[in-house]
Amino acid sequence: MFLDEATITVTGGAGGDGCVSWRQEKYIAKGGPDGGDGGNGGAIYIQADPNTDTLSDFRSVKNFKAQKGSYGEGQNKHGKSGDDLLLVVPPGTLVKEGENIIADLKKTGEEIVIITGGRGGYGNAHFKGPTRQKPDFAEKGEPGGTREVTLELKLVADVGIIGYPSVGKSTLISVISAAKPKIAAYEFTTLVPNLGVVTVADRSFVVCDVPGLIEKASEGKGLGHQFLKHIERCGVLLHLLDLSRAMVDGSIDASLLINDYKAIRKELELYSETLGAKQEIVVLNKADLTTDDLKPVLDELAAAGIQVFSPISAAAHIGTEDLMKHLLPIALKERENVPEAEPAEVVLSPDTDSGKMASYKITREDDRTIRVTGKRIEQFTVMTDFGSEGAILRFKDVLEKIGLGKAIARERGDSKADVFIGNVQVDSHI
Ligand SMILES: Nc1nc2c(ncn2[C@@H]2O[C@H](COP(=O)(O)OP(=O)(O)OP(=O)(O)O)[C@@H](O)[C@H]2O)c(=O)[nH]1
Ligand SMILES: [Mg+2]
Repeated sequence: MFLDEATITVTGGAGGDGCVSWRQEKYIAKGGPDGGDGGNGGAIYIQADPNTDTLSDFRSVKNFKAQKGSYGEGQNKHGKSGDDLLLVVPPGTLVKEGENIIADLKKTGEEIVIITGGRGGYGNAHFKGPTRQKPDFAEKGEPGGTREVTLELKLVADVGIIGYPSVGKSTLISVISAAKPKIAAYEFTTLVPNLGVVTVADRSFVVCDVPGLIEKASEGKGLGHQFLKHIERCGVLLHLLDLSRAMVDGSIDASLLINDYKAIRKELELYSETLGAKQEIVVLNKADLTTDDLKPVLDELAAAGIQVFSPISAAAHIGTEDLMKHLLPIALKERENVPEAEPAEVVLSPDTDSGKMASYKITREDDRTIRVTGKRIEQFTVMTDFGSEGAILRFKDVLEKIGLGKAIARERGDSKADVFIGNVQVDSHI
C-alpha cells in the first residue's frame, strides 16, 4: 500500500460588511435607516469523487479560499452570498487535523463542510428599534475561519505486474510511471513491491511491480509469495511473458512461453481463488530482441488459450503507451467493483461550543493578558465596527446583558491587563 498525502489550508469566505444608509425622502434630509446586510461568505466542502485518482492536485495548489460575501447596499439591498468552493478527492481519503481524523470520505458523494464562511454584517436598517430610531452604524462582515488539514489516501494498486524474475516488470513500471525501481539482469532484483502512478490524458491509475514469481511461489518459494496478498487486491493483473526465455539458438520456441504462462497461472490459482479469478492481460515483453514475425508465436499461444494483448518492449518503449491506453478503462472499471456507494452523507466534526452569546470562557493567560473565548461572542466582536460610536454602545449593551462586562472587571481587578475577545483587543471599549 502506498500513501498519498497533501496538507492544505482552507479559508472560508469573509462575510460582506453591512451598510449604513438613509432613505431618501422628500423634504427630509435623513430618512429612516435602509442599509442592507452583507452577504455570507462561501463555505468549503471536501467531497469524495470517483473521477479523481490521486491527491497530486493538492501538492501544487495548497491554499483554498471561498468567495467573499458582497457588501450590503442602500434601499435595504442585501449583499450576495459568496460562492461555496468544492474540493474533490478520491473516495477513501481521510481528512485529518493534526492527528485527529475529522472525516473518512469512503464513498462516492460523501462530503464534509471543512470550513464555513463568515456571516454577513447587519446593515443599519437591522438595528432600528423603539430605543434606536437612527442607528448610524452597521456590522462588519465576519472573517472566514482558516484551518490547516491533511488529506491522506491509501492507494491500492489498480494493476499488478506479475511474471517470472527478470521478465522486465521493473523496467516497465519505470517507463510508464515516475517510479525508479532497481533494474538488473539478475533474478530477484526487486525485493519489495514498487508502486507507480500512470497518467493517461487526465486520469491516473496505480501500478504495482512485485518480486518475480517462480514455481512453488504459492508454497512460499522465492520472494513473490509474501507479496501475492498485495496483488490479490489489484483490480487487474498484467502478466508479463519474456521472449528471451523462449529463444533457443536464435529461434523462438512458443511452447516455453506456454510453460512459463501455465506455471505462473498455477501458482496464482493455488494461492487463492480470488487471485486465480482475477482479470488478466498478457503481454509479451522484450520484442526488440528479434526481427522475426511474431504472428506464428502469438497464434500458437492463442491456440493454447493464451490471448496476448500485444508484444512490447519495455526497454525500447515500444507498445507501452498503447498498452497503458488499453489498461486505463479496465483499471477504472475494476474500481467500480468495490461495493456500491450508499447515499451521500455529510460528516461534521462535533462542535463543543453551544454557539450562544453567553457561552464563553475567560482565561488569564499571563499577568498582562485576559482572553475571552466563545464562538458567538468572538463572532460578534470581530464584526463590531469600533470606529462607530453607535456600534460601541451596542457592543457595551450586549456585554452588559450577558454579564461579561462584570466578569471581565472581576478577573481584571486593578491589574490593567489587556483584554481580548478572541483576537480583538477590547479594553478601551468596555
Ligand atoms: N532487451 C530487452 N531487455 C529488457 C527489456 N525489459 C527489461 N529488460 C532487461 O531485463 C533485465 C531484467 O529487468 P527487470 O526490469 O529488472 O526485471 P524484473 O522482472 O523486474 O526482475 P525481478 O525484479 O528480478 O523479478 C534487465 O537487464 C533489463 O534491462 C526489454 O524490453 N528488452
Ligand atoms: Mg524487478
